Amino acid sequence: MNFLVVGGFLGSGKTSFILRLAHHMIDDLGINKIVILENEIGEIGIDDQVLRGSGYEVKGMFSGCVCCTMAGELPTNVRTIEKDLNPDWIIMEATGVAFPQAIKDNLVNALQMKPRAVCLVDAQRWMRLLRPMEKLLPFQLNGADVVLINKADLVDEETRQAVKESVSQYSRDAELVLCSAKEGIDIKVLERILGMEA
Ligand SMILES: Nc1nc2c(ncn2[C@@H]2O[C@H](COP(=O)(O)OP(=O)(O)OP(=O)(O)O)[C@@H](O)[C@H]2O)c(=O)[nH]1
Ligand SMILES: [Mg+2]
Repeated sequence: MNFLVVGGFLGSGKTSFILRLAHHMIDDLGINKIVILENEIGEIGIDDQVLRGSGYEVKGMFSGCVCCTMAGELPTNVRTIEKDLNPDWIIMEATGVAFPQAIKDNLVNALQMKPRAVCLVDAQRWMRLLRPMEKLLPFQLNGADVVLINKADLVDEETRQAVKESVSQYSRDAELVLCSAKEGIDIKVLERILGMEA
């Protein structure tokens, strides 16, 4: 069973991204047993959309932060999901303040899994958030295999490059990709996020 943590700031596009990704997995990659774990504070309710009855299970289970207060419950919940549903993938939308590396470590240590992580940032708000969030940023980005600089459709080319340069200061290991979850995300990028690139 594979696991993907989707981290990133409040309103950065996590749910929109998951919808795109899940469609691609089902339509193009033939992966059809996917469980999506949702944070409960989202603007877009994922289970109200396309998901019901098409191979997805959506569960909202975390009323606290899954990397700290709920950390003990994550492995237990994952085991239960494996037993009851045995999906190919679990995709977990973390809350906007979660630390992906802590979630990954938890799954590695408790369940010997090899989780993947993607983190989204909002290209339009990055520069504004930089100052107030500076201490938190490295933790929020740490552990991501890919950082998606989302909402690229809302900013000009100069801003895109400036944000990319700035994000790279906080996330040295991850691959950085500009994208728009609204307009569509390159399938190759989605496959790299899943660790499925050829
Ligand atoms: N223009 C534009 N809007 C986007 C994009 N991605 C998401 N949005 C919009 O941004 C808002 C927040 O998107 P969500 O997908 O709910 O973001 P989220 O990170 O899941 O939000 P929370 O769960 O509340 O933290 C919604 O109104 C989306 O339609 C994008 O690439 N471009
Ligand atoms: Mg959301």
